[in-house]
Amino acid sequence: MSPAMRIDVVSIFPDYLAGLQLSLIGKAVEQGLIELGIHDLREFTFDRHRTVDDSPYGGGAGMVMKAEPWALALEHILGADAEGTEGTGGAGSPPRPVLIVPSPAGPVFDQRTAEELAGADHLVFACGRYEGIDQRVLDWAQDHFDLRPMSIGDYVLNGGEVASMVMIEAISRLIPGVIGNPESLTEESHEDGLLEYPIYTKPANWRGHEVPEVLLSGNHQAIARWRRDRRLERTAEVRPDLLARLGDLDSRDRAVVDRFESRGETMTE
Ligand code: 6GU
Repeated sequence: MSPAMRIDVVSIFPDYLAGLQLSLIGKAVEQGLIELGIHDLREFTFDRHRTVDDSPYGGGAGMVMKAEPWALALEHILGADAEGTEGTGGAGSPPRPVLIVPSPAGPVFDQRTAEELAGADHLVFACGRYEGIDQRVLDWAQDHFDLRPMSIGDYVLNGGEVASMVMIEAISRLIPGVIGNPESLTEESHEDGLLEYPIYTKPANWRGHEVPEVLLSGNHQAIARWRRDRRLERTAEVRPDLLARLGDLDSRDRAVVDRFESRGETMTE
């Protein structure tokens, strides 16, 4: 078995991350597939008020997270790493941990990013609040981590906690063994750049609505073709940007998309 992936999360709201102990990820932690560490940033402050923020130099609205608590928290995590590799005997230095800093100013996290990060040994999530973290910590962190600012989409959240949970869920379900049936990973939206086909279960007639007949036919080739057509149509309808990224479709696929697109035109004319 491959060694567990280590995931550390630093936040001033560690309780927010408690949800990670539930469900599939919680099970993966119990099974030792993931080692999860949740750290309270305030544990790395030493004043009476456990201060983590201050006003921005240069003025402006909001508060900025102070550098020192973050550096101490990240050093604590790096220190635990170093302990783990003591005495392993010079097989070269281990890869640097990936430091993911959730921020609406980062590149957008997508399924490809999830796949890439699922191969890492150690992910660290630095959940900022307020207007963000003092830039000098991020500059300093470049010497110790593979620094990855990441947005989860074009909207603004109050802090990085929910964004981190989104990314952790998307990444950890790709770690071998976390999902019981790995086939379900290859048959889902975004896996190959297309959205998923519609799905149905019993009864075959529900309140007068029939299941598409081909799905009851037992003709696996016809079913596969029907499903691909629905994926192409659905993607052309709601995510034409994804279709454009796919590059050249074969002529059969192209015909389905063209038919869909010309139907749309005649409807709006
Ligand atoms: Cl990753 N963080 C925050 N605070 N806001 C966001 C985001 C991340 N992604 C989109 N909005």
